Order: sequence, then structure tokens, then C-alpha cells
Amino acid sequence: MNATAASSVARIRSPAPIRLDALELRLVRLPLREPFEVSFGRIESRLLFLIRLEAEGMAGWGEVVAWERPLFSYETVETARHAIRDFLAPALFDGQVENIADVADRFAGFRGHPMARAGVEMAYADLVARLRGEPLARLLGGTRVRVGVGVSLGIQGRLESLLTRVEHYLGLGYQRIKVKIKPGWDVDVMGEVRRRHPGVLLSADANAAYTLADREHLKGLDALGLLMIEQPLDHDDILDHATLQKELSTALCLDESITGLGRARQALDIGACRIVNMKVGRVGGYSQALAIHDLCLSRGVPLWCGGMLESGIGRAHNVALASLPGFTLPGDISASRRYFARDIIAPEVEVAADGTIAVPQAPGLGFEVDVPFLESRSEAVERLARPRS
Ligand code: OSB
Ligand code: MG
Repeated sequence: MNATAASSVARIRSPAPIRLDALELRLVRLPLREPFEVSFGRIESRLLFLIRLEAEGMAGWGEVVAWERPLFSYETVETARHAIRDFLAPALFDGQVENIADVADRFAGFRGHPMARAGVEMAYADLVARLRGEPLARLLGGTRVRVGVGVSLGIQGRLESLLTRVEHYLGLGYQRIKVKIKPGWDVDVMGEVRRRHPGVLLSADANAAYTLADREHLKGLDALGLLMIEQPLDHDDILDHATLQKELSTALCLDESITGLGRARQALDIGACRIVNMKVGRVGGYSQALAIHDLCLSRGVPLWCGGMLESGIGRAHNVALASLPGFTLPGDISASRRYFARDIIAPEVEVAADGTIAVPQAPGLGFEVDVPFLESRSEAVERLARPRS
């Protein structure tokens, strides 16, 4: 894994080595304000998986971004619970922890389960930031005080519904519109959005809905001046994407396929994409995310922060991460109210009229968790404590 080599990773350390006292796993269900549909499926509510890590009388929060069903990747809420409860947490409770590379090293012998690891790494990073009295963004190496954001619009039954939503979010200031596409809802739909909004930053996300056999059809998107086409081909492919990228003038961006630092480097080496979508959950935590950030920055590859319909906790982590210098394009980090009638943090994440979100300057995530509301929506809470020695 060799996350230790990256300089920014080395900053995520507590003032002194600490013993972690407890890890709480919590499942919370929030209804979505409207259903969200992408090429692989549709959801109406989000079962959120939150991690609370305790040490030195303080607590840090993280979020496991897996969904209930293995549609985006193979992980689910249940596989992540299993991985954390039975393998990751016990590894963490053994002795003292110094820094995030140490956390990643304890997990290094296990294969897979990136979203599970990431949830724990996120909670650890927030905890360390709070112990240091530093905003998480600064701890991660963030330099921006506001981050630019775009919105991701799901597949709609009717073109009119999509066009109304595009207008709505542009009116709120969002800097970039991303439209979810699939066969039958793609070139014509994107063409219509482009015709109405000639100047906007516009992209399409296929969530792996196509194959190389669709290359001629996908070339129809080249005339539309899109910022990028995200993950057109298989979820774990990079070779076919490299073939497709050579035939398209539009930049490809990989999301699902970038599962860690090694894969990111390979994808860039073979020209599988020209833009990278970063999701801390997908790459297995901050140890990988910061290394990928440093790689993209050093190669001049535009990077942006993706989303998984997170609660305010995951959202706050995304805001902090997107404040790093390599994040040069607007992220999929919308306001809490884009998805939820009420979020679990206070204040909620807000997008200003210029399409930016303020990076909090208070210690840790910089948002308070609304514990009474959280309790009222919790479906399961499990607390794992360090074994007494
Ligand atoms: O592919 O980027 C994606 C949501 C869930 C799963 C995958 C994706 C998305 C989004 C929405 O596009 C991002 C967000 O607003 O959180
Ligand atoms: Mg995507």
C-alpha cells in the first residue's frame, strides 16, 4: 500500500500516540427528498452508516458510503459492518496508534473493503483534528477557504423534469451540471440540455452502462462540448477506457475504476482518463486519497471530489478534502437540502449564490452532529470497546 511515502499523509497524526477506546457503528435511515436514479438502479431512502471513534475523551466521526445493495461496487452496508466489527476494529484496538499511516498499515493485510476502511480512517482523521484543535481541512493540507461545487442530476422519466431541475440548480448558483446517462437517455438528452444552456460546465456520468461496442454512439457526445464523460465503461475497467479515450475528443473521467493509488497511476499511465473523480470511500480512505491527490497534482491531472449521497458527516469530510490544491474542478458536493429534508448536522451544508461552500474553520469537521435527531432515526447502534488488558 505504501501510503506512508506521501508527505501529506504524514500530517494526520495525534499530538502523541493514543489508545483508541471505542468504536461505534450506527445505521441511520433518512428519506430522500426525491428518488435518485442512476444507470444501475434507483433509491428512495438512504441507509447511512456512521462511525464514531473515541479516544482521550474526544470523538471523531466518519461515514461508510456503501449502499444497501452492491450496485456501485461490491460493498454493502452489511459487508462493511462485518469487515469493521470483525477485522478492522480489533486491529485498531491493539496497542497505540500514532498516525493515519499506522491505521492504514494495521488494515494492510486485509484485501478489499475500501469503504469500510475509509469510514474508520475518516473518523480517525476527524478525531485527530479535534485532539489537535485544528480544522480537518487544514490537517489534510487544504488551502482553499471556499470550494466550488456542482450538482449531479439523476435519470428522470421525462426530459422536462430534467430541464426543470437544471434550471433550478443553475438558479441556486451551482457551478457545474452533471447528468446521469444510460442507453436510451443519453445523446439526445445531453444535446437538449446543451442547447438550452450553451455556456454551462456540463458533464455526463454513465456509471458503467456502456461497452466498447457503443463507441460510435458515444462519439455523438463529442459535439456537445462536455467537460467530461464519467465512467462510460465497466466498473473495474481501465484498458477499454484507454481505447475509447483515444477515439473521443471529450475527456473521460474515471470514478468506479479508480480503487486506489496503484490503479490511479496505471489509469493515467495508459491514458484511460484525463480527469479523476475522487471518493475517499471508493479508494479506501485518506491514506490513499491524499496519495492520489498528490499524484494528480504532480501530473497536472484535474481532480474533483465525487459524492455518494452522504449525510452531513460524509459531506463535511468531502468539503474538507476538496479544499486541497489539486481539486481544480467543482465537486459533487451539494447542499444538505439537495437530498434531505433534514440533515444530521448543524448547521447544515449550504451552497452560496456563487456556487461555493465555505470550508469550516472550527476544529475537526466544523459541524456539530445533531445527536437527538440522529438517535431518533437510528436503526442499529453497536459499540465496540477496546478489550481490557
Ligand atoms: O457515480 O458519482 C456517482 C451517487 C451515488 C453513487 C454514485 C454516484 C453518485 C452521484 C451523486 O453522482 C453524487 C452526490 O451528489 O453525492
Ligand atoms: Mg460517478
